[in-house]
Amino acid sequence: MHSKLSRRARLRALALAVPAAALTLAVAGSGVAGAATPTGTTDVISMELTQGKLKFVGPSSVTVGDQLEIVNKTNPKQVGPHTFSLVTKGSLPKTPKARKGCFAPKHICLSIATWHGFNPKTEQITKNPAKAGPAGWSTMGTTSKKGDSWFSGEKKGGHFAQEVTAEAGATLYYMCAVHPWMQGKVDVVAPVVPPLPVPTS
Ligand SMILES: [Cu+2]
Repeated sequence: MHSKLSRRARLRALALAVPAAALTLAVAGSGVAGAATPTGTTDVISMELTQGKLKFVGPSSVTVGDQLEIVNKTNPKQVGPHTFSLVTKGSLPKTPKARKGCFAPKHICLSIATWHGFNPKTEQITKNPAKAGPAGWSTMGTTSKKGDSWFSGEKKGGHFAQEVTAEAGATLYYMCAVHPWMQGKVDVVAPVVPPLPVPTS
């Protein structure tokens, strides 16, 4: 009997502990991909044409839960559209030869196009943004796995923002499938969590 009560007491204690544990998980969840708490901050990565060179210009780090906005500052009639595509470090075309052959079958530029539902016959895409993994900027793709990507379109002034939901500690590598020499990376850092109030009762 004593032992049974004791077990019941332990179960009761466990049941009481569950909401606290769930709360702990919810807070810890801010570091897990797809479960970011919005920070209220917007970071910008822009596509720019500077001294004849196309490049991405952006911060070296972003915080989980930030809005990350991609802004096309170039003229599509002049340089064509762009993509902002998350790809693994190993998927970035590193040599001039790799960049030239980027749209060949089983190469990353064509893969990015397929993430967008690209139809070679019509040369149209059907998915924009292309989404992979948890909602938000989270997933770097390869030639065999989809990643997150946005196509800037043929109109001037294109822009697109969504939340950074990649895990803190990750580095996101990105490239443009139209101009494969346009490449960049950004570190994802953990949000600064304010201390929880101490219960007074
Ligand atoms: Cu481009």
